[in-house]
Amino acid sequence: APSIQRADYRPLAWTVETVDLHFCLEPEATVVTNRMLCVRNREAEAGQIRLWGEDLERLSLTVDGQAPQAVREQGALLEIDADGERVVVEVQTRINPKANTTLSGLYLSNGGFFTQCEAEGFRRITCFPDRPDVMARFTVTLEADRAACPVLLSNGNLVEQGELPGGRHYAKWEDPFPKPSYLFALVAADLVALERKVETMSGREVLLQVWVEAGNLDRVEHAMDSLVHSMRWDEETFGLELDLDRFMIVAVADFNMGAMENKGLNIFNTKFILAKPDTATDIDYENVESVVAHEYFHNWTGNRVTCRDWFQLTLKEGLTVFRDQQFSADMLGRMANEAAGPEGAASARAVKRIDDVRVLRAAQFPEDAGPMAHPIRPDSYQEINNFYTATVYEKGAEVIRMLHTLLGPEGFRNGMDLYFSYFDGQAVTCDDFVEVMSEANNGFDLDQFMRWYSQAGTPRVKASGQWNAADGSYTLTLAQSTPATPGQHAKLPLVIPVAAGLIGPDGRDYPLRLEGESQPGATTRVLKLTEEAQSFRFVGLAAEPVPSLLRGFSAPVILELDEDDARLAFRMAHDADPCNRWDAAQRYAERVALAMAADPSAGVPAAFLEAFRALLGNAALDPAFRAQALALPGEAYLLERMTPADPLALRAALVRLMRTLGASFAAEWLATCEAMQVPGPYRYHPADAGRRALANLALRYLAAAGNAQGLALAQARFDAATNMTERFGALAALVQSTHPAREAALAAFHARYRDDALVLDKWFALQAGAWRWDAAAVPTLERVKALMADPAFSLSNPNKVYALLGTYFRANAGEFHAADGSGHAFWADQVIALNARNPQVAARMARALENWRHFVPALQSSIRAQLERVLASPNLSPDVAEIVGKALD
Ligand code: BAL
Ligand code: ZN
Repeated sequence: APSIQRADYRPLAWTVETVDLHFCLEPEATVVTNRMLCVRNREAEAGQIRLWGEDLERLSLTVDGQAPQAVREQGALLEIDADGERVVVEVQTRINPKANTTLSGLYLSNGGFFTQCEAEGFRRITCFPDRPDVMARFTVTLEADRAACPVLLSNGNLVEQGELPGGRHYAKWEDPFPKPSYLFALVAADLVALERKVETMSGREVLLQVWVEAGNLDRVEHAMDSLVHSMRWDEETFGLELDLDRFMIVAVADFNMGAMENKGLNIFNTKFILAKPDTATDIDYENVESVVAHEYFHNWTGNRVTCRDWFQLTLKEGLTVFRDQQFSADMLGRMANEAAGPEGAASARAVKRIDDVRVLRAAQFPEDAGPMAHPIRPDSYQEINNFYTATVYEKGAEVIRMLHTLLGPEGFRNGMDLYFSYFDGQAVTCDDFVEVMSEANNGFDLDQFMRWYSQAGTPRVKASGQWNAADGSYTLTLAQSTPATPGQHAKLPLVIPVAAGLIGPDGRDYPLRLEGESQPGATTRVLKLTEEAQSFRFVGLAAEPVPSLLRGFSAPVILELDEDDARLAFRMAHDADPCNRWDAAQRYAERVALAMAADPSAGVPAAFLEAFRALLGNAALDPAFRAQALALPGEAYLLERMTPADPLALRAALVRLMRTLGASFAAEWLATCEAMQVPGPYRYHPADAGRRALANLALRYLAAAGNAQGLALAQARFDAATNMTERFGALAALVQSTHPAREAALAAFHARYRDDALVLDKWFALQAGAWRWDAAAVPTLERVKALMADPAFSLSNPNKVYALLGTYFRANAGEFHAADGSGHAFWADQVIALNARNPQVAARMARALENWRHFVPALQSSIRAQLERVLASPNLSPDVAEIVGKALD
């Protein structure tokens, strides 16, 4: 497939000033009438009007009311000759929402009409210059059957509504803000809203609505609270106010992504809106809060200032993820502060940071090490939908975080203020953003920093220290390198902020004094690594320190530090930085797990057990932190660290390791579970969530070890649970065991929630992710295949696909990579089936095998055969072709 190059960007010869859209909504034949005022772009070379259209039946096309002089059609592109400066182009098309299984453009879900336009879905609705640098003012009239679709929504303000003959009705919406077509949305469905009126910082009253199906109205309170909190936070933190009189959120059950920030009309996957204690876990509550915030924050970072072209996607996504991460940390910190003071707040913030780091390591590091590796601002793509990646989002957010670290909170805020003052209402680039950050900070030099936008691959930072007892100095040498990635062989040094501390023999941090300074200062310092190698000499130390580097995970790099087991255990016990304390535990566990994978007869070293026990038994530590530190590193991350990756050997090692940790500390786990009881009714609060997380982890270890008391406790907690976090935690423990009660519990869970689509997703995911704790048990694949025949499963619903197939392909490596290749053949079958239905979802599933060259040879040949089978299959979408093609390159 042809690839599109960033360097080829040219402004369009004609843009659009206003759009008048009329929708006559019918499930199988919707007629869209689109009247555009097209204006010549003085900043561009002369040329034709260019419109894109895909899967449209064109009924008519006129220019200033006449048949156009000349029209050229080339694939999706339509070029029209036009004279003068301003012309009215009117195009009428017919589309079939019911047949649209791609969930891009206009489609049906449960009888209602919904849209998804980012990145290029608008062209599946009408012909339009469907690029983000065309910002137009939209007026939209919707006409539909009143009984089937009593609610008619679009962007902006409702200006007119009324009845029509034949049981139909209409509504007219006007969006006062110019916007790119990817932010257009409409909803016509049978929904009800939770409403709230709030005042903005300037004293304007605005109407907030969360629209859901009537049966879900009892689970939208948390989303609404999250929206209000997001508004307040953006006002307080960035001085950014809601600019509309009404802000709407709509939840829909069939949705490719998590949510979409359409102007004034956010459309959400139900998964990130609906939450009540009986159906949602603490993690679900946290996710709802952060996704609601993310989409709301886009109103400024994405909508008011948008991207010039899709290569700049991280301009809005990296920045908005950073903003939602900061928001969540502030919210969690605030709640924890009320319960446990500043120390509790610091811990809650650190636990949130650890979560973010886990995601980055599990999803982004492997991406950056495989055939899809790309800079946060890619140079080329075949299908833009494939670039809504962990790199663009999560690594993009890390790049913004480093700017925040380098400039400080005030400098960063000044940069944001200047960004909006220059670029409000415009479509801009990542260079614009970084330049404005520099300008707002006295010309702070960010030239070298820009390499983060152009270089792919996870940088390595190798650290070594030299202790000089004679003069009490410690010289820390940091060296950086970035491995080659596809199309990028040579890499240049980056600007890497390395937050560093030095721990004394008593476990306390030394105040730091660099050579040349007169006074010792703070105990954590940000060292700026800009060269290939640099040394930093600390002086005035009483004894040899233990370095603690990359505190708070200050840069998205892999830190290579030669630490023996004793040092890791020391930092597990003493590192004052919670992220690094957690990281020390992860490193130690990784070392043990990989050693056990390499040698099937190896046991768990006694020193590791001791270090583990010390954390487990440290009741002074925040339970949420303990739950993080005592959980083993994820399988995906460990596979990435294993060369060559052998998923079966790793799984066998993890089973042994879990069993040993469960059995060795059975008494401690039982006591912990007991001590972590949360009294009273459910509330979403980090203090309670931490206790539940630790209790659930305890059950997991006990169940893995087959501990009879632990299994009985899991069963009792499952039966008595008053909220989903406890019920699901207990069920998850039972499922990850050989205990016969697992089947009864799964059946009871299913019976209780048989009509609840989102909870059934959990039920599917749990079974797809199940390990085999008993060699005689049936392979998980058999279970997955059987579950595909369950009436609640559907290949048409992305959430179901992600829950069942996605979990099996991406979160159960030890089963998926079965030596007989059955998992790989099944993968190819499903990717081919999904390709015909929904290319975006198919491409996501396709990515599960891209890092195959990293695997042991026996698996490589099995995977290669299936990749080739998919590539050779007929009617392959550009989405899947790009993924599989690059994997085989
Ligand atoms: N813009 C696509 C969904 C999101 O990142 O918010
Ligand atoms: Zn986003």
